Amino acid sequence: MKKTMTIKRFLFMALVLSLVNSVTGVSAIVVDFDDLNYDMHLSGTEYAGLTWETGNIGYKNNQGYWKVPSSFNSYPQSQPYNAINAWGCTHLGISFPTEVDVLGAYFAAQGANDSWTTGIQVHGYRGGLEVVATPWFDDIDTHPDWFAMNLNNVDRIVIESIPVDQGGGWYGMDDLTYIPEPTTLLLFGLGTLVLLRKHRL
Ligand SMILES: [Ca+2]
Ligand SMILES: [Ca+2]
Repeated sequence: MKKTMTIKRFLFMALVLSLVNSVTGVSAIVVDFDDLNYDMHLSGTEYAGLTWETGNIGYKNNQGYWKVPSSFNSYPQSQPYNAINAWGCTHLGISFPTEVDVLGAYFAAQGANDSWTTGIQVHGYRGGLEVVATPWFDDIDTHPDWFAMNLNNVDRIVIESIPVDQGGGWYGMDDLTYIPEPTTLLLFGLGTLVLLRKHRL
């Protein structure tokens, strides 16, 4: 009995602490791809707790998807890896498990200089509807630069690129940075609390 009480108290305190943290200071999450390997497919995986979607049809009617490229002509911000839109597909999404604020990511060229895109725009979705979009970002070259997206309260983003070569417009993305939206976390935490109380844990 006493042991059960201790466990209950521990769980409760852990919950309260996580709630407090979610309200007062949620730290940014950076997805850097550096724990992966060359030529890995990301689409269809839940890497870093996110859903890496399949894209549209890119270069020469090939199915687009997220991948870690080979080392050839790729320009990561954090070494050694980044992620690219395979076949240069021009619409490629990432889904988040809760609402998030997407701060941005580093973007660079990928491949030969007649195949990387001349610009990207990122669309933000919530509950299946597009709710916000960034301006176009055209600093796509062999030096990765930060694209401040500032897409708040979204649960999905789709990166659109301008096609430059037979339906393809390649880019490399690195250090995707987002913050779980505090209200969502708080509601999730409160829901858990209610459930725990119902089950008299
Ligand atoms: Ca990296
Ligand atoms: Ca640049």
